[in-house]
Amino acid sequence: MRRLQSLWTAALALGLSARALAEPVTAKGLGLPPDASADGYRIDELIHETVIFIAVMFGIMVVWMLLAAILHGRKHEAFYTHVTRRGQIVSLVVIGVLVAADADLYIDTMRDMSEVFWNFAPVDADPNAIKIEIDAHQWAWSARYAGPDGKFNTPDDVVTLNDIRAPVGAPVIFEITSTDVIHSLYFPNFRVKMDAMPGMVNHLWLRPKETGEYEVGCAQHCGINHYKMRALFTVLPEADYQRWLREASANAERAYDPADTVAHWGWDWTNPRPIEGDQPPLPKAATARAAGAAHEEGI
Ligand SMILES: [Cu+2]
Repeated sequence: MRRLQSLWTAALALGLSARALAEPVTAKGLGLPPDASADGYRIDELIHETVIFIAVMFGIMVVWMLLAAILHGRKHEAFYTHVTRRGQIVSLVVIGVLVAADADLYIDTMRDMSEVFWNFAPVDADPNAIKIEIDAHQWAWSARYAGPDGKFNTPDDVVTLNDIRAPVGAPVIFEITSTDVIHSLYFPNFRVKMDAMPGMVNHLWLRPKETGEYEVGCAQHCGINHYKMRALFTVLPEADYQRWLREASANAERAYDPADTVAHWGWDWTNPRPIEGDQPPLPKAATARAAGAAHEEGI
């Protein structure tokens, strides 16, 4: 019994040191980048708890195997057992409880997914929500804002390249597609990513809690220049964001060219969200840009 207690203490110490190590690595530039999202802590907690759980289990197994190797020599032969001794039963129950405790992680995760990350109803209903259409293509991100008229694919749309902006505090909803191959819109500081698929629109939302400039990457190997597919996500104070959008929209209206069909990618916002498996028709992004590319290549 005493042996079991020392085993348990060693495992716990190992787990706690893993937890202590997990914190300062961010400051050293290792580990996860700083969390700038209102819900990022849910992902971080999952990662930290999983690390601790695995460390504890690993510690138990290592000590267990070491003890078995040391104690069971020629003088003390190993024996086969159906777990009948008290000590054996207790160790089995302890390990069983530890493994069962992991189910709690699974339940928490599923709750986070259904109540937050995959729950679009509250953000769709939020009048302050920022809507952005993303067209991924080799090898850049095009972003489209509806402009003051609130409608996509109209002359006042703001279209940017590798430059995504949003105000702090408001939910930001993305509708994402791709013109060519599969890409993946990745916000490391916000702990979310979503595949950009040709021919369909995927959805993602996040809520920035701090202003600043954050890196956006492509999380799907998408060709020879995949590594160049970097954008900047700038989180601004509300007033600064509104000023930028107003000015950019006025510029966009002045520069609007009805003949430039390649620039007219974009689609009607698919809100309300389609039910699973029921995808909206192919967005214009794919058709317009593909037609433009074919034209440029003289096809
Ligand atoms: Cu990509």
